[in-house]
Amino acid sequence: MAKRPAQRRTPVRARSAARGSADPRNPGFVESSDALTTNQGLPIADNQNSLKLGERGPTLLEDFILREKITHFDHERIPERIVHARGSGAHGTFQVYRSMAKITKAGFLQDPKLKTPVFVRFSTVLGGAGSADTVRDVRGFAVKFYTQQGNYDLVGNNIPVFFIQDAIKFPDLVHAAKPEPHHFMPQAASAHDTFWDFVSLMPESMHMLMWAMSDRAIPRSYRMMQGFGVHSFKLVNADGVVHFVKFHWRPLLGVHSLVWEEAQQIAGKDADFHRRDLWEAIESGAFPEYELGVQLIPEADVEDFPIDLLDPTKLVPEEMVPVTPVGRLVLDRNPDNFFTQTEQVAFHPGHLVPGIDFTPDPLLQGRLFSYTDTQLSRLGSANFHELPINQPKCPMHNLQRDGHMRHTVAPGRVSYEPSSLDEGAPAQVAPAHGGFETAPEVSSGPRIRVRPGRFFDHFSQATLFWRSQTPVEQDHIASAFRFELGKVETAAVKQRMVDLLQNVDPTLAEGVAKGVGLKVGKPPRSTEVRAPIDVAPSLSILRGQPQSAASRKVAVLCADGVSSGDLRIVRAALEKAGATCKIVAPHGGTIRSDGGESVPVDHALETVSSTLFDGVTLPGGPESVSRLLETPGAVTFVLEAFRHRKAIGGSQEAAGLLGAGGLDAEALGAEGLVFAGKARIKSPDVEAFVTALACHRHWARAVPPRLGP
Ligand code: HDD
Repeated sequence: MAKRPAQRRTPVRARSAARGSADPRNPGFVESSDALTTNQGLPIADNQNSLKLGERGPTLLEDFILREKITHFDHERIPERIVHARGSGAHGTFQVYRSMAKITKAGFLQDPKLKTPVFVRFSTVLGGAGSADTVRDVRGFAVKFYTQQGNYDLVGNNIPVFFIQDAIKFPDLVHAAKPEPHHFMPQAASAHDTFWDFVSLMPESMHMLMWAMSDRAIPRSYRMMQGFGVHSFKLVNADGVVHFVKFHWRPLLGVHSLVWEEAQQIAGKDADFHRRDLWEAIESGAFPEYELGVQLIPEADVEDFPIDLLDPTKLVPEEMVPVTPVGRLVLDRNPDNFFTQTEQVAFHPGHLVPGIDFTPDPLLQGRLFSYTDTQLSRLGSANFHELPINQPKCPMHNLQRDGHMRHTVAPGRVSYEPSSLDEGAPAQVAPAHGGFETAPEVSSGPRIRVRPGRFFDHFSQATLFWRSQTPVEQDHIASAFRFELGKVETAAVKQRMVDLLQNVDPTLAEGVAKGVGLKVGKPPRSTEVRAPIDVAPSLSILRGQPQSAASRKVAVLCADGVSSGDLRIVRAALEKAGATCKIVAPHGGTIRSDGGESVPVDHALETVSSTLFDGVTLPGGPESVSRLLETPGAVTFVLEAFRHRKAIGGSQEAAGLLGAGGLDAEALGAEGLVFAGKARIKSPDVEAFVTALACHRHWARAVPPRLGP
């Protein structure tokens, strides 16, 4: 509860200042300034006992303190978002690198010195608010810029295209993807019949399906995924010149993903994995940063552009129109309260500022209606803009009045316009002075329900995406299709999907068909359009990633008797590289080093697995190593990291843990394995480990099939 001025409180007689007394019947009183009060400000003298008729009698209805507390509690939950219910937020700022005045008059994109406050909410799409973070799903990437010309919301995803072309299909898509209505399963997963039934009948979904089956849908962290505005928007300058624009967010840490097996395990070990990662990174000062980039196409070129810019199932490859970096977003403050900020924030693609405008993309047009409408039922009042997280940080006044939960006290008698009775009443302002003006667009034609011809090319960009992936990424896509379709019970649905895949790539179709026990049939008739380019390396995650160990989380697996010298050298090098070290030991509390020091343990082995870390180091010390060899789970911990192609390093004696897992000498020389040549770890060893950690994964490492995927 917010603190209120002391003079408004009735003093409470202080019997004891003992906060947190061990006696639950009498936790003691506090001084009046900290008094617990009712919602009306009445100090409460007893927060432990309801009002009863006698010591053993019934509770009385007249206990207004009990009633107020329970009633408020009963109403604490609001309807969760129909999609994107599970989210995590952060505050930050945005700054443009240089003025974009030539392209747009948007005020927050003019001055490199101006820091615009932002609130960002990342989310999964399908799961409920309590579902796991690491499910296979699209991620929301919604940014609210509190600009001096009003709030601007860029409500995007981490995938640059969408499943459908027209908003009229959105309820069908979401109904098909959400848990099936009769038994409400599965939670937070697209791997079920209704989803694949729908998409196999909607070939326009094919391009997005390829992205959703790729490693993009299992990001390592919200800090390591791209964001996209998806639709084409318009940027308009002061002279009215229009460019079509595609917005891109690029994480400075690069794009990194989990492997599917890890994602599934983490969902059980730490369902809050992404939320915790974001929170801890910001708390530790490792602020997530993203670069905003734009692809610009002059309005005059749009008609003849080889890709239909109004079709949200198509992207513009960077190889055709480069992404120009224009500014930087830094997330540097965690929310103060989850509910009033992350839950109550209300985004809307229609929250625009002068200089940014819509295009007639039929998916975007439908979104413009949906978002306000959903906030009305979710937040319960037309005054949701008055919630602190939604309030603009620039002056806001208009003539809208009243309604549920109105907070603003609007003085005076004038609530209409025009008026002559109040000179100070809000009035419209000319575009030259900042008033919003819609970019004029000539549009005419019959009232019809159709789509433009080029929208019917459903496969060319799906094929382009497939061809642009590395073999490792292609392998993951095929395996994701097999997993998802393997969960589908209706054979006809699986067959339809496999047949559609032939239009993307016959080898992919065959690989998937074999995995689910089918034969590829006749490919459905495709439009046979080719993408303007054959391969776009920018669509692959693995090609050309920035490599950095910064903010990577490393498990230091050790036990009593660990070499204090090894521990020191490992910690120093990792901290220097900006990575985080966590001591994982057979038990919680502390362990003893070979020098007799007491080392605090961060995680008992039983509570974690290597999937929660980016790399593993194994400091030496003969006693520590032999204790680990006797600890259930220690060898599995290392083998799992090996299988997931993570960096593993340590002292020569600790390499025995891999040997105990059945890996032979050849495997011990594998990529990303950095063991010291001697019993003790030396600086060059640990530096080599940091380099291996920065690579994120070592896909060239051969993993014996008996160890799994
Ligand atoms: Fe949506 C939420 C992104 C199409 C209707 N959407 C929502 C959020 C994101 C997106 C990131 C969560 C915002 C938050 O964190 O609060 N949506 C997209 C993208 C789309 C898209 C990138 C296509 C390019 N959405 C879309 C369509 C419709 C909606 C076509 C309806 C016609 N979206 C909604 C919604 C939500 C929403 C029902 C649920 C909660 C909310 O709005 O506030 O109105």
